Amino acid sequence: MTNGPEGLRCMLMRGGTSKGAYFLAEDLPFDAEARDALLLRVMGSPDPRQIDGLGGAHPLTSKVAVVSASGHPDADVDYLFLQVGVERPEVSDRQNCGNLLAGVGPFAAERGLVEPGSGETSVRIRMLNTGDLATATFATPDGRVAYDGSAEISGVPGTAAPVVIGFQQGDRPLLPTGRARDILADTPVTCVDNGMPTVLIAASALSVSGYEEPAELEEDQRLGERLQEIRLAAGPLMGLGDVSGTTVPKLSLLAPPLHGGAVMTRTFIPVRCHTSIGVLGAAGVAAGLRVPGGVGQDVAELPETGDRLRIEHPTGFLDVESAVDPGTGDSAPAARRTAVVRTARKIFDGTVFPRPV
Ligand code: NQM
Repeated sequence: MTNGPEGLRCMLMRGGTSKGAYFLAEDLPFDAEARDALLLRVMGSPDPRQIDGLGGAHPLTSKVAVVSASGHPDADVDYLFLQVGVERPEVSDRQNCGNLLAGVGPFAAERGLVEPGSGETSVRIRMLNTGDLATATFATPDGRVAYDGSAEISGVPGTAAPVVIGFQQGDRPLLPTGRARDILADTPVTCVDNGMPTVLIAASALSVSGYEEPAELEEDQRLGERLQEIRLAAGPLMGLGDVSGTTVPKLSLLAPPLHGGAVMTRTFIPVRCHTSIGVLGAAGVAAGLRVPGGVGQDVAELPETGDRLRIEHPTGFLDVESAVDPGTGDSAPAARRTAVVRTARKIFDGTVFPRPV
């Protein structure tokens, strides 16, 4: 524990298209309630502008990663993701975040939790929110993390060093309702969980094109009500119970691709509309498109060969390597392979001073 009397050791990082505060677990209170109360003060919540803290006034920039050495035989480090409410005094561990995941390997190397290789380093990560495992591989020339590089990801200006992430899905079913298609609130949907519970819906079924700007969709009150109705019906069917106060499941509206990809998306997380798409959200869309009989098959244009699916979103695209075993009469469809390329960057490393109580 290296915290001073008032400050906490903290690294601010961009992970993929999101940004968050990264902590070693040992630098935060062990007690979850005390930890969450402290994180609200660190991020400046509740406040729509988060003016008195690190948060960026949007769910995508109000995120925390807590990292520690892992006791799991197949993992080097444990990563707990916490979504910090912007306008509400809430901290939730009910969802994972594949974007902040991109920074976990580099952060673990920076903090000495793993020994960087000379050339590249692979870190095996257990994601505590779901129990799933991932392996992140990134460049460490001379035994130090390199952030500069030539990888480009849509939604982030410039280029940076790639972080290649491969996922191993745990034991949860890819189709949590047991069906490729359900009708919820009079709307055909496909409920998937390839790391992030997500409800896939054809945009046309909700009388939108799926090409609108996120802000325009957020202003559409009728659409918001339909989405909430679908979400509340999906929660119990997906084994999530009452989801009125939770950030999962997400909802992804699907439309035919505009730029040569497999599908165009607008994703609600779940109230704000994502300016791009989450990593695990995209992994769910990709796997869902491959499910025979799923709603994605009505709108997507799937390549004839190869695992790569280009998921288009409001600010570009996210390529997902996605293979799904389609299942037989006796076995359900299951994700066989999921991998993505992301980038991450250390923005600052220092001491954060939480707002006083
Ligand atoms: O789906 C936003 C993000 C995310 C989550 C959200 C994410 C993921 O873009 O893996 O990364 O869905 O709340 O950071």
